[in-house]
Amino acid sequence: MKNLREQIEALRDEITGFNSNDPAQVEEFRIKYLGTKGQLKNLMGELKNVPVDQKKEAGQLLNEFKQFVEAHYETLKSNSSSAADAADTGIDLSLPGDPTPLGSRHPVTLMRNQIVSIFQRLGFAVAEGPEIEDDWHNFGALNLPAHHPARDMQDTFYIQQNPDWVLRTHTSSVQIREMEKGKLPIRMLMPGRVFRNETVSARSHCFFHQIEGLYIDKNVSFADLKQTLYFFVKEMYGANVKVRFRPSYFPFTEPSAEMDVSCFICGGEGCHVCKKTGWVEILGCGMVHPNVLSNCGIDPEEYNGFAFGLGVERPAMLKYGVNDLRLFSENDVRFLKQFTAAT
Ligand code: 2NL
Repeated sequence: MKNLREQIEALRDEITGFNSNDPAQVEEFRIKYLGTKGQLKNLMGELKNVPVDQKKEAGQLLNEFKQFVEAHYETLKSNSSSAADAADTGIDLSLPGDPTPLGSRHPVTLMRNQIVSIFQRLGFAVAEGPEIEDDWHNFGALNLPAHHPARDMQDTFYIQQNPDWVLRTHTSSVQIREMEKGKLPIRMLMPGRVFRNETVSARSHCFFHQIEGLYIDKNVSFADLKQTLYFFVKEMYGANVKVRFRPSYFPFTEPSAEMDVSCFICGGEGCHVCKKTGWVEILGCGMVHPNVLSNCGIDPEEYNGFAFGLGVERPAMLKYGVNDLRLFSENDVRFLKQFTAAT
């Protein structure tokens, strides 16, 4: 028994001292210690010479040693195979990978999401539609008379192949499509890109983004319109902002109004954003014209509603301190990467 213990300890030292990455040497190790004629088998053979009263202890000792040799072999084997992989491919698998750059959201998207999420809390759903529209959905249904200046080639992009087609000048065309579906009531928001034939400069562009809202139900009042927009403004610019409505004119609403907020840059003191007036115009709105309802197959005696429209670029410029509209569409990565992926 003493002899057996000494043999085990001597072998353990030998094995602990053995290290190699070379698969051939690791295989030699296996044969030498774990093979059918290996050292471990030899030791196991000694068990029969151990006196009966010590057999149990000796058995435990041998078992523990066997596990030690096997564990050492497994370690050698896995080290040698990963060394072999690395040698095969010439690639260091332990090197960290190249980082994948995460994109960021476009500032117009950030602004649109912020506006949309406020109205979504009031139950407005989002609808989208085509950017190429026919004359009816972009103009006719909206009560724009045949000789309205907006229909002029000077202001609108017409599609050469078909004189009936235009690049939509507002997302009202999507609202017309929703009303034509005939599913009432409607409480929807229409965000999207719109096009106008304008010279591109820091302050004007031939395409930009707009969000329009539409609410159609029975007995909708101008007070409903005002409360909806008050909620929007307080969420967007804070509880202390002041609001004023000014009478206005749009062919598709009657009455029509424009809404101003007290300047959120200077707080009403007067600055270049509010042009020293203390007020900033943010949207146009009104009660949907009865002609527009009947153009879409809705009985204006039974249903009515309100609509509003606002641009996305201008509030985005003010929020993010962008001073040139062209930056929004040039897709210069140095510009785009300044905006976070959040919100
Ligand atoms: C503005 C003004 C407005 C609407 C858009 C609308 C749509 C339908 C019927 C009636 Cl289908 N109205 N939209 C109404 C009032 C104003 O936009 O200054 N937008 C940037």
